[in-house]
Order: sequence, then structure tokens, then C-alpha cells
Amino acid sequence: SIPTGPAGPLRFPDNFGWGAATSAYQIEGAAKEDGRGESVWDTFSRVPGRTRNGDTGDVAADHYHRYAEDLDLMRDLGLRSYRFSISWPRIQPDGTGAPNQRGLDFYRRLIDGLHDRGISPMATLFHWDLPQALQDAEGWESRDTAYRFADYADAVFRALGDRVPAWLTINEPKTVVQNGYLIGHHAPGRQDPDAAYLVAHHLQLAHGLAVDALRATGSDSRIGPALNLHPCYPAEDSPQAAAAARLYDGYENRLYLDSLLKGSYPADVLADLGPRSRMVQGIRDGDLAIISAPIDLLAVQYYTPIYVTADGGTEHRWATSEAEWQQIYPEGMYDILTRVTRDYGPIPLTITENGLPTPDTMGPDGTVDDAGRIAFLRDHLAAAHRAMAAGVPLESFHVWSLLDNFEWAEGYDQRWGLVYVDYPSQRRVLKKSATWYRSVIADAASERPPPGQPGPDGSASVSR
Ligand code: GBH
Repeated sequence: SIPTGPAGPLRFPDNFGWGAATSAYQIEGAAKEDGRGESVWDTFSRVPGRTRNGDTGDVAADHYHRYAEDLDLMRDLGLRSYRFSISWPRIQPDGTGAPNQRGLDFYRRLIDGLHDRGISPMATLFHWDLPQALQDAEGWESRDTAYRFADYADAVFRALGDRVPAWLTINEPKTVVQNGYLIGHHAPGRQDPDAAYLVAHHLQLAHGLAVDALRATGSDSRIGPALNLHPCYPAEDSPQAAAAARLYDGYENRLYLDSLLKGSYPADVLADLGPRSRMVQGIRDGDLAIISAPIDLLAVQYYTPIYVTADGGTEHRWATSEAEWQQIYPEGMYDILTRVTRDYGPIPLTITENGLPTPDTMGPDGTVDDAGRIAFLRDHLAAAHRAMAAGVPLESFHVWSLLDNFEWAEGYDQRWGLVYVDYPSQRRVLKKSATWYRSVIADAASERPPPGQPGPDGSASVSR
């Protein structure tokens, strides 16, 4: 059993959704199989200089072929929830039209394999792999892409909807906006601020249209967005820094949260963009009603805080991980969860990503010692637990990531997995963090009070 930490054992609810997360392009490989079309990441990763070492997702962790072994790994870890994404170009190779049966079949096998092992599927519809054919037709700059997304979502709901209890629409619209269209580090590699926020609006619209599409099928599955949220703190104690942090928060958090949950874009961000911006010009009557269609759960991804200086710049305050953008600050998990509940009400929450890259190597004895990941997850779980104790309705927690994978522009150099992937052999090796996480989950199950003897608060106990 796990030693009790200084703060004592942490008690999580019996039905807490202990999970792990992945996304299609980052793990599947099999880029040309079973009728899959090209995505913007196939294109982008082939442009010289765009990804480290010229890495692509052509093979990745070969999950498309090894999914059964990966399902067994998940069962061995005791996972109760698995969050993955569906590749749009596997379902609609050109982004429109009749669904490709072989693509749907892969996800049906995966989902059935999860159910067989008692693991609850949580499926994301879009984790950045836009069909290239749609990018050729202006991609997310075109309002039409939101409607294409709704058609794709409808096809997926009709084929798989009865087997997936929880859907997520768009993974991190903000990252598409910022990395795809502002700084250009991600596909499609643009640097065009005016386009970027129009893209934000169309991604939000796409989300709302997909929510409508699910409701129209009569499904009782749940659906929500997946947002990466950043607590934004003033870097210094001055009114200028406070004001700068507030506007920064508008662009990082409220642009997405307010439109989804309050039915309006934040006035300070709209004013900053200006009335002649493409985004403001692109908002039509009724759009905000679509975007703010009621959701069933809100998926939050937390990695790092942001400290904003008086001039609107940023600075680092805490140690960074192997990813230079990530400062390790577990308290930010507590702050962002309690803030969402305070400002937007008690919407059911799930953490769909939290984790860090560590400099993992396989030792001579075949083990991978990622002590930094254990400490990180322990501290972030403790912060999430404190948020729950403060009233945050958090249902589940998914480590990013189940497997080492294609970390976008960073290629395969950064290892984010609980499970090490030896790419030449595609062998999977549980890191120490994986066996630690397994014991956290097992402990939660074994310390469940016997029938008739509920714990003091009716919940299971987990030592850390
Ligand atoms: C998530 O993004 C993604 O959903 C997931 O696919 C990814 O693998 C995981 O986190 C780990 O990164 O260096 O200036 O280009 C998290 C948000 C946005 C953080 C882009 C890194 C790159 C900044 N990410 N950002 S830059």
C-alpha cells in the first residue's frame, strides 16, 4: 500500500473517474491505412523545420495496430476512464460526405474493448487534425467549417453514440488560435492575429452546433468542451499589472468560458480587438445562442500558471519542466477549479489533461524512474482534492498522457507518458509513475468501506 503523506490520506469518492488521456494523431500512426485522409498535421509536419528532427505522426506509438495491447495496459493500471480522440480524416477523408466505414470500425473496436474491460470511454471529436481538404477551403477561417464539423459529429454520434457516455467537442480551441494562427508553431502555421480570433469564433460555433447535433439524435450521452485554462496572476503588486493580468485572463480564459457559459463574449476582449476586427465582423445574430447551448460537463486541462507584467508581457516565477512554457505550480489547479465553479456555477467538471514531460530513459534493469512525474501528479491531485473539499464538483482526472507520443512541434523528444514507448521496437514499459498511479487507484478501491459501514463522509479513502 502507499505510504500516507504529510497531509494524511486523501479521500476521493468511490466512483471517481481515475483516467488517462491521448489524442489520435499523437499515438495512432497508420497514417495511410483504411482510407484515412490527410490532415493539416500530415502537411505541417512535412514542412522542413516545423517539427523537431522533422518528426511526423506517420507511425507514432503505432496504437492503431497495438490498441488491444494498449487496452490491456489500461486494464492492468486499473483505469476507470480513458479519454481519446477520433480522427476526423479517418471518418471523412476529405472532411465531408458519407463516413468511411473502416474508420468507424476502428473506433467501435476500441470502444467495445474499453467496455469489455470496465473502462468508461470519453471521446473527443476534434484534437487538431483537421482534414487537409477543409484547410484548402480556408479551414477554420471559413464559417462553413463549423457546419462541416457538425455534419462529421452527427455521423459519429449516429454510428457510435450509444456506446460513448461522454463526448468532448473541440480540444483546446485556444491552442488552435494561439499556436495555429498567432505564433504559428502548430498547423496550419499562420501568424495572423486578425484571422486568429475569427477562427476562435468559428471553433466556438462548431462546438455549439455539435452539441445541437447530439441532442437532435435523442442521445442521453453527455457532452461538453475541453478547455485549457490558465490562472493569470499579476507579476507585481501594481494597478497596471492587475489590469494587464485581467485582460490577459480575457484572452486566455473568459473568451471561451463566457461565450459558452454566459452567452456573451467578454466586453474587454471585444473592445481590445476592435469593431472592425474580422472576429467582431464575423459574429452573426444567433451565434452566441448556439455557442451557449447547455452543456453537461466542462473538461478542464491545467498545465501552468501565467504571470503578467504591467506592460502585458509575461515572466516565470516557478521551476519549469522539460517544456519551457510550463511552470510547476500545483496551487494553480486549485485556483482554476475553484474559480470556474465560483464564476460559472456548479457545472460537473472533469480534468481531461494534467501532466508534464520528464527526461525519461530506460535503465539497465529495464525500469524507467520518473520520480518527477509522481511528485507532480501527487501534488496536483492533492490540489484537486482540496478544490473538491471546497465544493468543486470534480468527477474525474485524466493524466496526460497514457503513452509517450508525438508532442506536436516537439516531436518525440518530450516524453509525457505514464508508459514509456521504446519507439524502435514499439515496446511499452510501465514507468514508476504508472505503477504508482495503479496503486493510487487500487488503494481507492480497496479502502472502500465494506457494505453497511460507510466512511465518515460515505466515500473511499486514498493514501498518497
Ligand atoms: C495539450 O496542450 C494538448 O491538448 C496535448 O495534445 C499536448 O500533448 C499536451 O497538452 C502537452 O503539451 O512553445 O510557444 O509553441 C497544452 C497547451 C499549448 C501548451 C501550446 C504548449 C506551446 C507553446 N499547449 N503550447 S510554444
